[in-house]
Amino acid sequence: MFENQWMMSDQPDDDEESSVLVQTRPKTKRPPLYKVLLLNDDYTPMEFVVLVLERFFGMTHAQAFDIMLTVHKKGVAVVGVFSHEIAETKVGQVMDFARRHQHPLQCTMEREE
Ligand code: TYC
Repeated sequence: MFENQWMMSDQPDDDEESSVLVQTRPKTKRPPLYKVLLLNDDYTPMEFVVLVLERFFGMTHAQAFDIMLTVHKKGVAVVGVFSHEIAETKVGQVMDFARRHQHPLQCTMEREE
């Protein structure tokens, strides 16, 4: 059977292309970000914390000293915001470095709102 002028359509079929294949409301959800937190303790030397912030978070000495003092005084500070994978790597690097130097320094990550 041949298609006639009523049967053939060059318009998108409503229940297929327009509603399924074509995303009319584009999803813009981005992957979540994670805050990396440094926690205060009574034993880790201040200079060691400054070194950690310089080495793993690319801070200048002045920035690192500032953030270290914030953690020392307030108990905790966000030292960076990263993708899940990068945050995990940073936490691992800090925890490993602290353990190897036998300091009790704690670093954790937390999903950003
Ligand atoms: N409170 C430590 C001290 O007095 C210094 C310190 C700062 C430790 C920041 C941990 O995340 C930290 N030696």
